[in-house]
Amino acid sequence: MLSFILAAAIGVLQPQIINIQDRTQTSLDGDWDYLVDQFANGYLDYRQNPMPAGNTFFADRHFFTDQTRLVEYDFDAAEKMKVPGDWNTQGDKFYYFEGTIWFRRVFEADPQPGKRYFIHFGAVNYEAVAGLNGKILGTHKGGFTPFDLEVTGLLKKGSNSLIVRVDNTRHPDGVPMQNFDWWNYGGITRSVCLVEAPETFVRDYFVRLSADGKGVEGWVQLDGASREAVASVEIPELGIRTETNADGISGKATFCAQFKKKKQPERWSPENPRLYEVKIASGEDSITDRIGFRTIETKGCKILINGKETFLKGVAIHEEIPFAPSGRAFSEEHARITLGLAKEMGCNFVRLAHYPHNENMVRVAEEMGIMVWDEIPVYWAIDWSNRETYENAENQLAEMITRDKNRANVIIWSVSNETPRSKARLDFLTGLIAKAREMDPTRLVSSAMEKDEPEPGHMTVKDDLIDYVDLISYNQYVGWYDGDFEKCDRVYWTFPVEKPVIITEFGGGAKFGRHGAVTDRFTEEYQAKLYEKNIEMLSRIPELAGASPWILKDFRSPRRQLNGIQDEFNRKGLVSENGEKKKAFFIMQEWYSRK
Ligand code: GCB
Repeated sequence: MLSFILAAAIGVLQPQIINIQDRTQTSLDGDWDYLVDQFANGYLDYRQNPMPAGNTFFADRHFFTDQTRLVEYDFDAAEKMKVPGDWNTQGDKFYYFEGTIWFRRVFEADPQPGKRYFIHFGAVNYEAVAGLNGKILGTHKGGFTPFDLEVTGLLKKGSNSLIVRVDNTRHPDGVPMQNFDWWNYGGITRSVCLVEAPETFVRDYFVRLSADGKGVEGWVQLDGASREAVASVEIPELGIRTETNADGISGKATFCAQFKKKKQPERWSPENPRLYEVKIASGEDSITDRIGFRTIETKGCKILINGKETFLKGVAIHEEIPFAPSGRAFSEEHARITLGLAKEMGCNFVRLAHYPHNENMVRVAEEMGIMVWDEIPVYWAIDWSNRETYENAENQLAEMITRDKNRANVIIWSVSNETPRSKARLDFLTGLIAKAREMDPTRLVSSAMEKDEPEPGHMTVKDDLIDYVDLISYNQYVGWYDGDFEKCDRVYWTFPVEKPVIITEFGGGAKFGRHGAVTDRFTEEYQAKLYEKNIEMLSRIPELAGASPWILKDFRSPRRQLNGIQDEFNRKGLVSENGEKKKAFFIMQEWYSRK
């Protein structure tokens, strides 16, 4: 019975509100009160720990103002932590912490009649349950995508108490599951804000070049009672203004408009990352975005951007703060520094591994002319036959596409990384691919697959997934996990289908400043040689259309236990965690300068 009541109390998540940057909002970032709750004590946890309703931490009781009642917690007396921020780097005692921490933010509000209010979370890793003024608002799973919870009617004039239970425990049926090669940073890792919107507002939109390239097309999704209201899309610089009624049922208004002969848009490209101001409005609501127009397609083994063959000069990146003491990155400044390094290396492309990075990364990259591979954390083993796991993965994919679909630089949606082959896995991943194509027919869809060596020296990719994706994109570690770097000279690559080949990972480890013989692992010399040999090997692949070496910067990983060298860092970075460039950085830079 209790479980039934709780399930009913935890609301269903509402669809995401996009372009939060341009909304009327109040930031809730800053110092939040927190309580560590290793035994899930503060929660009505029906699975193991039913508690009297009044004692749940969501009630935000105060012991210190009324000591006649027994209450065994009080946020007023709690310590504080920064939001956004992972907890692992906010105090030594949290470095390895996995479990539940409760956060509280008290804030002032002045809700106006006729307005709706939402709490927007950029991301919380991994599971969040949020409550406002004692009422549970909803729950969200998945550590890297945004979500919004409506608080209209609950938000009070004056002081409000927002409480979030955050749990970063890894689960066998989670996405990702228990084993992965990065730090499981917990916490409210991205910004939080209170958003104000009119009764009926523009929740979502997709504005893109039309299929024939002669105009713009897309849709505007309204949320509210006026489901047949007029929605307008305006691009002043291109002299475009359309008005259409939403369909009256779903609240969606579709539009298309031709460019005028004399007002053709400049296409967005890495060389000319041109964006146009686009105004989307309906009734009282009006928001502005900056949107670029380009095409992306494949032709045989080529990738064409605006019809022009383009080699993806990439690098893979984890979402960690540049530079030490690392931690989960979140800010525009972090994005500028990290992407600046990629640019310095000569990149026009980044693989944002292995999960959706914060929106600053995507937007700053768009402005800098850097194309993006966007990915969800379907990584290594996943509970492929579990329906709930599938739904979780699909939801993370949908949230990523919803957030980033108006970004011209995002060219590839990736559904997985290095997943062991099986029938159940193929069903799972083809489901995700279909979902990505249904939500966005304009981009490429792929996956980081794995290589095969059917006979010594013959390298290929044998994966049924290859027929469903647009690219032969795969990770290979010849010279590191797979033989020494001389092996690069001895192998040749063939592929079963004609599609562009992208090496989504290659590389090897080196500790910055560690020098030695070229044959000694973890020296800068070995890593540099490995890069030289890999580049020679890759240059012999005629189908090669791009690469993203693993990885731009050393990153924390609990799997890397070689003391004195790794010290819990994956050392495959081209740059150390402190920003020092290793020899291999310059080898990549030289290669890209020739491409
Ligand atoms: C891989 C994984 C990546 C790891 C990398 C490594 O194949 O995709 O997440 O970090 O290898 O360093 O072993």
